[in-house]
Amino acid sequence: MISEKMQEALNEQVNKEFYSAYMYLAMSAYCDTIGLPGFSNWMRMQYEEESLHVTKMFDYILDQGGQVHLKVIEEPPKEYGTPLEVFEKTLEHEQYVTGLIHKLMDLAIDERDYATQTLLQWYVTEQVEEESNVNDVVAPLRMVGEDKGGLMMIDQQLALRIPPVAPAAGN
Ligand code: OFO
Repeated sequence: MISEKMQEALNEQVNKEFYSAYMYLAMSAYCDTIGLPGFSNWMRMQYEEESLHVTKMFDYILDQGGQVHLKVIEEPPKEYGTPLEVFEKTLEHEQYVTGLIHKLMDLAIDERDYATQTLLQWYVTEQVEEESNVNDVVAPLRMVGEDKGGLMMIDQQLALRIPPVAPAAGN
């Protein structure tokens, strides 16, 4: 069982995770239109990753006998600038989401809600990985700068990203 307040906060986070998925799908389309299929693939895989973040929290609310409230998803931008700007915006977004997860954890601790703390611990760890994955792309993008050859090499690398594996229930 979870409190009304926790239920509302988790539903809000489900909406934020949906927005993340939506934004990465928009970024995937944008990268495709600027001729970077590898970047587009990376963002598409990130969209899938976010979809898993949505359903894990969605399932948890239901498992706790709570009520899911799916809210309107904000429209993401259509354009994101240079390839480096795309990833800088991604990093900024992930840092923002990390902050949201930490606030949720603060609430779960205040409420002595141990089950939700366990769920959120998964997201805390996941955010470390999310930020690290993005930093792994931002760093080489900063290095190559305007060099087209370098950009193409990064595009080929990003084309190799494969779909995420769904986390097992409770993990
Ligand atoms: Fe769901 O981690 Fe990104 O936003």
